[in-house]
Order: sequence, then C-alpha cells, then structure tokens
Amino acid sequence: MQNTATPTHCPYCALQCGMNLTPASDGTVELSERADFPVNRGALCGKGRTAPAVLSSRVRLTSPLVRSEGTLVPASWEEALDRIAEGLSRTRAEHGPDAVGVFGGGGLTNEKAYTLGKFARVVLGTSQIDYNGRFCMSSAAAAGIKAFGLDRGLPFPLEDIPKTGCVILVGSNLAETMPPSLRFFHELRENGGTLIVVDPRRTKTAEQADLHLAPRPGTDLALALGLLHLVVAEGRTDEEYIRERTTGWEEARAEALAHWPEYVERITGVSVPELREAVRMFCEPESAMVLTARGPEQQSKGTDTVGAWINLCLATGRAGRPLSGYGCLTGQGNGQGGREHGQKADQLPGYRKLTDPEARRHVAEVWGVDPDSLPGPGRSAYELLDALGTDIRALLLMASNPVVSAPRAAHVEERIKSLDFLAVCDVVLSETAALADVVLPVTQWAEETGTTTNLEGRVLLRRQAITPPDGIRSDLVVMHELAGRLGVEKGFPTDPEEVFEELRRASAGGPADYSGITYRRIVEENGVFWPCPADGDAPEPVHPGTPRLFHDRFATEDGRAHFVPVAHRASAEEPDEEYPVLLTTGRVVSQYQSGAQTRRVDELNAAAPGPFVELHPRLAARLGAAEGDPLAVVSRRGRAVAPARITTAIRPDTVFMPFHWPGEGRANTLTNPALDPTSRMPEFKVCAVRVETVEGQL
Ligand SMILES: Nc1nc2c(c(=O)[nH]1)N[C@H]1C(S)=C(S)[C@@H](COP(=O)(O)OP(=O)(O)OC[C@H]3O[C@@H](n4cnc5c(=O)[nH]c(N)nc54)[C@H](O)[C@@H]3O)O[C@H]1N2
Ligand SMILES: Nc1nc2c(c(=O)[nH]1)N[C@H]1C(S)=C(S)[C@@H](COP(=O)(O)OP(=O)(O)OC[C@H]3O[C@@H](n4cnc5c(=O)[nH]c(N)nc54)[C@H](O)[C@@H]3O)O[C@H]1N2
Ligand code: SF4
Ligand SMILES: [Mo]
Repeated sequence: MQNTATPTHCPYCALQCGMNLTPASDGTVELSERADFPVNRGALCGKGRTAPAVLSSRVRLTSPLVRSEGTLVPASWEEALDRIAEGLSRTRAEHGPDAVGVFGGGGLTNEKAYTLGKFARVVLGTSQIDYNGRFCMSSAAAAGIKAFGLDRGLPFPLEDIPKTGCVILVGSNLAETMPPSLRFFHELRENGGTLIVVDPRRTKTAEQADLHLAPRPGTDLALALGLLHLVVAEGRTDEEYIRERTTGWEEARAEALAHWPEYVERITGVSVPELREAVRMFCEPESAMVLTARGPEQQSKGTDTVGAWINLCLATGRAGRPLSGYGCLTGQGNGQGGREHGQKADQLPGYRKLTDPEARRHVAEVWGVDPDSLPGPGRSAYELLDALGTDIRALLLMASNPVVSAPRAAHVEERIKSLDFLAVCDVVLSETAALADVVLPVTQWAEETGTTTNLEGRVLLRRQAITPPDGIRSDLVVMHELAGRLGVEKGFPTDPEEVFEELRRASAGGPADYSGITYRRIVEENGVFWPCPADGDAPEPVHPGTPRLFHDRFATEDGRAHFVPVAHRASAEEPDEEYPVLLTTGRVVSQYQSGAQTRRVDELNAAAPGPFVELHPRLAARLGAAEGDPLAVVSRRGRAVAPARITTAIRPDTVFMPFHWPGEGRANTLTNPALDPTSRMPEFKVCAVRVETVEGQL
C-alpha cells in the first residue's frame, strides 16, 4: 500500500460520509477530512471519526476460533473452514437443505451481499436466508413498492432538501443518527423553509424544528390520516395531479374522512390546532417532502403507516415533482444496496422477485445454473431466528449481532444456543459470535474494497487503504473457500471488482439496475445513482444514472402512483393494568446498533457508557425514582434493569431505552416480536411495560 491518502467512506451508517485514510506507522490509519464528497463535505460524527480504533488488534478478532470442550480456542483457517463445511453439509445431509439457514447484514458491501445470496441458493440450496435489514427499513420498502412500484430510500439527493418549502421528518432523530445531515435542514430553514418533526420525544432533532408534534408511540398512522382529513376539509388537495398521476384516491379519501381531527387528537395526543398548523406549513409552499425513519416504520403496522404518509404526499401533489417527494432515511452503511442484491428471503439481485419466472431465468443464466434449482422464498428475519434449533439446525451468520439487536432477544438467544451448528464471520467477538462453534475473523472497511449504496441510492466505492493483518481474510474469501469445500469450484471470486462485474450483469434489466455502473465511473463521478442501465453494446456505459426518480412517471405498470386505503389500528400490545406504560426504543449518538464495534472504542464509551431508561418527571415522581436510580422495566417477554434518566423531553406515558447494550440493560429483552403482515417488521417501537424501582412497584 502506498503511503498516500485514499478517499473512501465510513464503515457505519447510511450517510456513508466520505473520508480520507492514510496508513499510520502502527498498522492502523490516520483519518483526514474529505471535503469533495457532497453528502458530508468533510464533516464526520464521533463514530466515524473514531472508526480506526476498531482496526486495532487490541479489540478485534485476530485468529479463527473453534469450540473445543465448550470454549472457543484459536485454530488455523484450514481447520476452521473444514469445520464449517462439515457442520453445514452434515446438517444438509441429515435434515435437507432448508435446515441450513443464512443470516446477513446491511453492513455488507454489495459484492458481499450478492455473494451471500448466491452462496445460499447455489451452494447450500437453501431458501432460508434473510438479513438484519428486515429490522430496519422493510416497512418503508414495502409501502414504497405498493405506491410507487419501486423502493429507493430517497428519490432525490440530500442536496434538494434545502431548496424545498417544508419537510416533515417522521420518527427520525437524525441529529443523533446522521449528524452531518443536519446541515441540509439548517440550510432549509435559512432559505425560509420549515421543518416539522414528529417524535414522542423532544429529541435534539425536534429541538431544531419549527413545529414538533409528539404523538403517543404507535399512532403515526392516525396522525397522517388526520392530516389528510384536514387537507381534504380545507380544500388543499391537488385535483389535477390526483387525476393525472394517481389511482385509488376515492377509497383513500373515504378512509381519511373517517378520521376526524378530534378523533385523531384522542388517539395521538396531538391537538387539533397543531394538526391544522402542520397542514398549513406543509401545503402552503410550492414544494414539500415527507421523510420517515424507524419511528413510524418499526411497527406491526409500519407498512400502512408509511402508506398513510405517502397518501398525504400524493393528495397534495408532492411526489414525482421537483423538490417534492416521500423518502425513507435508510439506516446501515449499505442498508439500501444490501436489500437489492439477494440476501433478502424473497429477492434475487437487481431487486428482482424470487417468485418471478423471468427473474429466475435471468439470474440462473448469469449463475450458470438451472432456474428450477433455485429455491423459493424463505422466512423473514425474526421468523428465521425463531425457527433455529427446530426446523433450522445450522446457521451461517455474517454481519449481525441478533443476541443484542433482535426483538424478544432472550428467546432468540435461547434459539441460537439450541442450534446443532453455528458459524459466525465478524470483525470482533460479538455477543452472538461468542455462542458460535466456529468464528472467522474478517477484514474491515479500511482493509478491503467494495461498493455500498447510500440512503440517496448513490452507489459508492469504499477503497482499501491498508493491508489487513496476517490471519484476517475477507468475507469473499470465506465464501470462496466454503463453496469449494462444498463442491462448487467456480462462481465465487475473491476479487470484489470481479464480483461487481457479475452483479452488474445479474442486475441488468431489474428495478435496481447497476449494469451501467463501473468502479471507474463511481470514482470519477463521486458516486452513481441507480437505476443506471448499460447502453446496449456501447463499450463504455454512458447512462448518467438517476439522481431523481418519478418525474416523468412512477415505476408502476400504469406509470401512476397508487393510493393505498389505510385505516388506523392499535399496536399489537397496548397498555393495560398490569403493563401500564409504553416502551419505545432507539439510538444515542455515540453508539452504533448492537454496539459490537462502538462499545470497543474508549472515546465513545466515555460519552455513552451504558443503557438507561428515559422517563418524564411525573412518572418518576409516581415511582419515587430519582435520577440514576436503577429501574426495572418489565414486559411480557422479560425484565431489564437500567438507571433512570429523568427529562421533560418525553411524554409522561412513555419510557425510552436505547438498544446498544447486552446484559441486564438489554432493551430487546422487552420488545415485542409482533410482525407487520406485509413487511414482517417487528414492533421495536411500541410495547407495554411496567416500570418499577428495584425495591418497589408502580
Ligand atoms: N448513533 C447512531 N446512528 C445510527 C445508528 C446507530 O445505531 N447509532 N444506526 C443506523 C441505523 S441502522 C438506522 S436504522 C438509523 C436509525 O435512525 P433513526 O430512525 O433516526 O433512529 P431511532 O433512534 O431508532 O428512532 C428515531 C426516533 O423515533 C422515535 N420514535 C419512537 N417511537 C415512535 C413512534 O411511534 N412514532 C414516531 N414518529 N417516532 C417514534 C424515537 O423517539 C427516536 O427519536 O440510524 C443509523 N445511524
Ligand atoms: N430495540 C430495538 N432493536 C433494534 C432496533 C431498534 O430501533 N430498537 N433497530 C434495528 C435495526 S434498524 C437494525 S439495522 C439492527 C441492527 O442490529 P445488528 O444486525 O446487530 O447490527 P450491528 O450491531 O451493526 O451488527 C453488525 C455486526 O457485523 C459486524 N461487521 C461489520 N462489518 C462486517 C463485515 O463486513 N463482515 C462481517 N462478517 N461482519 C461485519 C460487526 O462487528 C457487528 O458485530 O438492529 C435492530 N434492532
Ligand atoms: S454520520 Fe454515519 S456515515 Fe457519517 S461519520 Fe457518522 S456514522 Fe459515519
Ligand atoms: Mo437500521
């Protein structure tokens, strides 16, 4: 490796901030500002800035581990890979291919996610593959496909935000989850636009808003319907747009009219004057946007909820037009690309459907296999985890830590422990890796090359800046080696660009068409937005990519956007006498996800040392709890204990816990795995709990 700066991207969230890396003398890297990348223009949050700390051998895995007499001990790569091949093939021989499961992650590059999906279907022949992105933006994806015929996080670049008239941010705390993106909202307000934030908590993001609506968790569906009711009642619909660019308005309108503002106020706790003010702010300017994140999406009615917000955009002519639209702020580094190339239970590369005969034929041809040999769709992430130890007896897990991050985590942990065989590829010994029979240490972002697709649908190139330490191999090498051991010698290259070239062909003609994108173009153009088809037989692809979607037509068959008729319904678990308080969960700025990586960084731990229970002073007074007192939060799934953090920034009927920690304070011990019927998203954002001081009870 040369001793010069390599421009690349952060390993963590979907913003995929640009940064420069220069090899340092201790084998890690020095990070410096990369001002030319338009998403962050050099700015980084604390996680991104400290990411090099995880490259240190002090915190990472340095050797494969195999379980021997109950404990994990270092082993050679040969032995570890042989053990995995044997574990997976024995299960397959004894119980059939569907007894082998695969679980992936939205942190994997496109090349890895693509290869993992291919590995499951071609090498293992299993239908049982899904990934943690199911826990992330699947509800928004399902709603986007229903309404627009296509799902891409944002249908426009972030740079459009400052130029619109009003943004409603629904259940996003981006001041903590994507801090450099706050700049776009500051610029929006400087330009005279307004920001409405919908969050049960007065978050750092809500503090920036012109209007903060604080609904009861789990009631965004009613809220959106109430706003649409007022839009109709006040004559603010865009009739011409509805007529020319949409279908299904009559039914959606009828549902909205059934949700009277006073009724909505009772359900949500948001007052009628606040509803009216929001409608005025959203409808008066020429353009406006609605952006959702995990707040409204991680619900057992997440798909309908996002559908209701999309209906609001459609009724007011605010989709598929310049500076207007609905978008979802995706989450993980490759949350977007990770869901397009085949690690999802029902998908083939290019965002194709596994049930579509033409898609099967196309992809099977690229893979050189018989279309009939491809298995059908499998189970969703939680259903897959729930089936471990029963139907699914061996699991290959790559880039997720479900012991901390899955709903009803104690049950999931017990299911994982009941497996006949577990293999985990990770960079650190996560809580889930610690339960494995074999753990493989893999290369990290700065040590390998690969593409990611950020929340804007911009395909980016993360570039290798340093040589990985001895004893560490990439996920692509792991899959190549395992494929060979399981009898598939060809088709699993270890060079990322070679994988990308195949992915281009596999995605060609699909909804997420990458066939016109090359590594060279990504570098030269600072990212390329999909869809970007290849241009026939042209030697070099020239399609410019698609930063802005739907301006001419929507991606549905008739080219129109489809209203979805939705009505309010309760959350799967509502408070009752025994469990009178609502629990919602989420993130803090200094930890990432299950914390597997960020809990290994001193600076981040100093800023966010452990879990807590955020509650309102009125609830604290009823409990007799003071700041810092240990509180037990009890749900039908289990009990967690963490110190009280008392603040007026939360509704008195709700407590909030971040989910970044294992052990006693693990928020997911409590959460409800009730699934959305369409997206199969678990209800991370609402369940009923009782809160107790550790001596007494509410
Ligand atoms: N620091 C940090 N940044 C991250 C991550 C991280 O773990 N840490 N993870 C990345 C990933 S994968 C993701 S998915 C994104 C997530 O990014 P966000 O969606 O911004 O994160 P959350 O904190 O999960 O949820 C956002 C807000 O939803 C609110 N909320 C809770 N219940 C409801 C409800 O019923 N309705 C509404 N409207 N709001 C509700 C919460 O109070 C919270 O403030 O962040 C990414 N960035
Ligand atoms: N209560 C509650 N629970 C939640 C949520 C919530 O809001 N509330 N949010 C959900 C959401 S949105 C998400 S996205 C999930 C995320 O939860 P997880 O799936 O657990 O995500 P991470 O903690 O990022 O785990 C990624 C793991 O992969 C490893 N890793 C990183 N890069 C690579 C790589 O290239 N290869 C391999 N093999 N490993 C790698 C990391 O070290 C880490 O151990 O959590 C979900 N859980
Ligand atoms: S905002 Fe996201 S991409 Fe940017 S530095 Fe922080 S974690 Fe990395
Ligand atoms: Mo996520």
